Amino acid sequence: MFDNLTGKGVIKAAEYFIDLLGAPGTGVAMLARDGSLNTTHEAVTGVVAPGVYFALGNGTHTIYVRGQDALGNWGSAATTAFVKDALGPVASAVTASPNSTSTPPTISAQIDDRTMGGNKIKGAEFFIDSIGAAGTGISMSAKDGTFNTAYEKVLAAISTAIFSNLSQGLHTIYLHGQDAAGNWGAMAGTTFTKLGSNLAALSQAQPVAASAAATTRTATFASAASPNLSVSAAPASQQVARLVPASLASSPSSTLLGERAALGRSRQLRAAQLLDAVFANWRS
Ligand SMILES: [Ca+2]
Ligand SMILES: [Ca+2]
Ligand SMILES: [Ca+2]
Repeated sequence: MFDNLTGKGVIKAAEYFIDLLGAPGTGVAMLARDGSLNTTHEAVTGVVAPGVYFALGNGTHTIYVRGQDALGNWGSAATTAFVKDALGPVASAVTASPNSTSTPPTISAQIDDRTMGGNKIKGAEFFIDSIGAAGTGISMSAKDGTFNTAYEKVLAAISTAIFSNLSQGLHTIYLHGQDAAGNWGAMAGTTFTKLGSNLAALSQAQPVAASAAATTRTATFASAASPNLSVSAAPASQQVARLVPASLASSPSSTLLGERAALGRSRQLRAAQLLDAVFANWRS
């Protein structure tokens, strides 16, 4: 801010307004950066009070700044803009791959701030089974190597150490991202099943559907202590036919619980005798 062109002396005052330019002299006073308004050219600073900032809506805001010379003349206002972003980015498309596994899966997702303030993504993290304090989860990397845009794909592998401490069975991933303004977003999630070695062999031995329309067949073990074989995402009739040897499927000693499930819905075969036979069949 300077007044050496109009020749009216030193800068006497400066003020700013947010979004609406008010009458001269009614703005928020600004200070000389060098501590004293005493020359014709001054750099000035002002702080937006926390309460004022908090009350602002999310989005773009305009700052108006103007100065006053020693004769009391206010100059025209200059403007700049800033974006208030108090919204965390959206996490979506969370996957664990493989999601039925005896080895640590890789977790991936998308983090998007484009509709949540538009800041760059700073990072992402996930928790397994229980949500901890933001910033204390397992941190993730940008898939393209750098967090530098408002939309990033992220990924991270579960470490062998962490995976080995998980019980067999179903686990839940809770994942969220953080924008460059420091806002953490809401959690998104997925699940994966940790298999024992025998079950892994069983899972890997499933026939892969030749048809693109058919879904992947997976076998999962709900609990080491409870011999439930959960088969999902395939026509129930195919599941039974593919998983259970024909001789066992027709055996009167096998017990099949549950009605025929619709496509994509899981069902359980709870029959220890049947399972033992199935596992023995696939056991290496
Ligand atoms: Ca000065
Ligand atoms: Ca944001
Ligand atoms: Ca990037």
